[in-house]
Amino acid sequence: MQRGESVFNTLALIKPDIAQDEKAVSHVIRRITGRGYLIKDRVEIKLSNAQARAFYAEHAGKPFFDGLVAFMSSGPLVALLIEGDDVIRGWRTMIGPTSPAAARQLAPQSIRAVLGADGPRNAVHGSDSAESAQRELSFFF
Ligand code: FUP
Repeated sequence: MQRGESVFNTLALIKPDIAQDEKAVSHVIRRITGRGYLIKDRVEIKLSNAQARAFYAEHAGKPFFDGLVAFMSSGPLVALLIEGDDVIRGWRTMIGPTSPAAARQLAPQSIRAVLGADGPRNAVHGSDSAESAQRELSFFF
């Protein structure tokens, strides 16, 4: 692939509900590489409560915020820096709708449909814009 203006980096975050499950992590990695994206870096890290609050600061004050922060700081995460053509949009499409129940209805092949449970336990995260990708990648790399 030629390195052009549509080649981006984004954050693929494997959340605590599946990050300790080797088979689930392998599934996610196979989906990423099978789609032609490159995994440029990888780190396993447990966020503190304060770091999780900062990561999801845009949701502060919402009814699900405290539960989301507790979940995101409940165990190790696997953060992947992935690169590829149109990867920000492409990875968001691969993960599917936010709610696993909605994902199973609307995008049954999506990663959240296959590996997500419910509510905040939706298996994976993807940055939603180039600005978010830059901000979110800086938490981990
Ligand atoms: P997404 O960009 O798809 O990860 O979705 P959001 O940024 O809207 O939400 C961030 C996380 O909050 C989601 F991964 C799951 C959680 N969430 C809930 O638990 N309940 C909600 O009603 C909305 C989001």
